[in-house]
Amino acid sequence: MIEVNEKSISLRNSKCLPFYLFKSILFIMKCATVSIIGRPSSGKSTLVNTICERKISITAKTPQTTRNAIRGIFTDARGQLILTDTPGYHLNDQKMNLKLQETTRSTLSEADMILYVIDSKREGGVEELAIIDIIKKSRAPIVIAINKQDIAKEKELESTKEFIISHFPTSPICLISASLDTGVDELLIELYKLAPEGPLLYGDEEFTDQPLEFRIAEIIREKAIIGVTEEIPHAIFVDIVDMEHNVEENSIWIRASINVEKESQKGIIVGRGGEGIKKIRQASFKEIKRIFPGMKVQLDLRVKAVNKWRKKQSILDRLLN
Ligand SMILES: Nc1nc2c(ncn2[C@@H]2O[C@H](COP(=O)(O)OP(=O)(O)OP(=O)(O)O)[C@@H](O)[C@H]2O)c(=O)[nH]1
Ligand SMILES: [Mg+2]
Repeated sequence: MIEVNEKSISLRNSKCLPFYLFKSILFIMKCATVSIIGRPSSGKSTLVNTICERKISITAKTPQTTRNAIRGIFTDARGQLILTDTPGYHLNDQKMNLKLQETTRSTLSEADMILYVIDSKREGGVEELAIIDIIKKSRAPIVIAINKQDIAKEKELESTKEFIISHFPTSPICLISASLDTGVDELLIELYKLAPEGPLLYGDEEFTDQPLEFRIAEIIREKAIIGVTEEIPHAIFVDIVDMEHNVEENSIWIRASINVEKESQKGIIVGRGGEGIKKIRQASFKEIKRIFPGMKVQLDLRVKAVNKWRKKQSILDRLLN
């Protein structure tokens, strides 16, 4: 068993401390599962990372980065919020997308609360209305975060707010910037107001329930996505082929395969003279090292073509469970 030694005490604990300490002394703790829903690239994963103050879920400019329901656990003196990041809800009937939609819908049905993240820079179209439709079918309380406040014009923020109020007149709305961490404390206050009272479901040191191999594969996928454009980010998946822990040497050796859909895409990942893969390795290594402080880490990356994997049910079932 590999020991992971990451500190998880949140700095947010220090904010508004006397009031929350008082509540925790009285044992009035809140605990809620919160499903985070929104269009691709609205900033859901960035928000989970900002709330939990660590990398829980990978992020990228490319839409449809998140492919699984990914839990981030936030604990402070008020209680615990189990935040489930979901794949961005996208209207498209390709096999893989249908599976992603299913993941998003099923987390919604299991959640105590819904946090709807809307991008203030994008006009609400058919896709936004489809999300609103799904949310309205749920009985769970809804909190809305209008995101990317930092880059939106006043007019854009106002029209997004009007649009939201027309659909959810009684739900709390917060203007936030997930990447700059503005408005996020206010958002947490709204979430806690609606969260039910109850015992904590996870220990206060826990911050995610993702298996270690999955986290490592996701870090590598994020770094591989950064350097490529168009269809390639969607054509990538990462497998951890082997992972060995040498106790005497206090080292961990990881071999991972970056898989693409066609032979012709391999060269794009590898890059000229291996520059691309070198960058992916260096960036991944830096983050993986943080998971294993004090340990010697070796990372070996391969690039492989897995022909038309997005059409293969067995691979989709394995990756998108
Ligand atoms: N300027 C700005 N950019 C943001 C903000 N939040 C997220 N972004 C950027 O928006 C892009 C998408 O962010 P993600 O967090 O990956 O979005 P997502 O909703 O999880 O996307 P999917 O996983 O594809 O559904 C990234 O490039 C983020 O850096 C924000 O508050 N301000
Ligand atoms: Mg995401």
